[in-house]
Amino acid sequence: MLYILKIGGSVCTEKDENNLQAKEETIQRIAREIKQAMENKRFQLILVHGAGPFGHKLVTDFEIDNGLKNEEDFAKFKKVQESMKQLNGIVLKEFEKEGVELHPLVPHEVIRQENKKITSFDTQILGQFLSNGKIPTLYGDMVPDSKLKGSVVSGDSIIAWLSRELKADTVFLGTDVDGIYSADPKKDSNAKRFDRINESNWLAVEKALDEASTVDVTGGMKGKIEKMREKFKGGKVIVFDANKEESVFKALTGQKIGTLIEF
Ligand code: ATP
Ligand code: IP8
Repeated sequence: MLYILKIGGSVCTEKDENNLQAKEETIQRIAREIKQAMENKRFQLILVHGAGPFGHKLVTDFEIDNGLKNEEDFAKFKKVQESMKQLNGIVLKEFEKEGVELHPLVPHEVIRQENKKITSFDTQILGQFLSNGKIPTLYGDMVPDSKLKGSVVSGDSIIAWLSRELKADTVFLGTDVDGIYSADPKKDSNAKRFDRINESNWLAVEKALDEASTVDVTGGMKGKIEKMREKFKGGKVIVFDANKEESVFKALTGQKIGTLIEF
């Protein structure tokens, strides 16, 4: 059984405050919950984390979201990659403290894009890690792009690609809201949560999906769900609030949580 879990930037960093600061304690708690879940249930796991300000703030400030135009932009592109490697390093270290070993794959070494869309993804090493019982990890990054020279690949695009290619059983999207609502719950306190989403209510859901209100270049909840729908037809996706204690354990062990999407 293959699970893919995303820890959103709004979970592993101070995305709300737009600070380049990782939330170490939250990352450690998530590591503990993954460990507990793996002691309770057998599954293979790929862990992907988002960028928060380590990616979104830099790309926005550097104005390199629509392509690299000169040498200075290439230097900025490299800075974003370094910033994301730094965040990934923190994630690896905090997991290690809890006795969970992650095996990193550097997205800009294995992914190529054209016009912000993945065109190739070398998943060979990833497959080897999984078959050896290891947890491979990737993250949102900036990668070479055949049209734009360099572009952002979100953790969500990485997950959508992998879920289709590796035929994942379930994708868990851990973010800072406990599911998908009839409107962005951060903007509309009357928004109602969809407990289940499928073809019968998809039209209403599509209208409700919006971008993030934080600094974000990859489309917030709208971007996330549209990417999954495009690539993961027939798959199961759970959107939940990974900032809540026990949430990751509950999600991975099959307890009812968040919004369940069956496209
Ligand atoms: P990152 O992209 O940095 O990894 P993330 O994966 O945690 O972050 P975001 O891209 O910030 O997630 O998207 C989640 C945000 O989407 C929520 O904080 C919420 O404000 C917003 N959102 C927009 N529309 C909706 C909706 N209909 N239901 C729930 N959340 C919504
Ligand atoms: O946070 C974005 O990844 P995401 C990556 O998963 C960058 O959308 C570099 C902004």
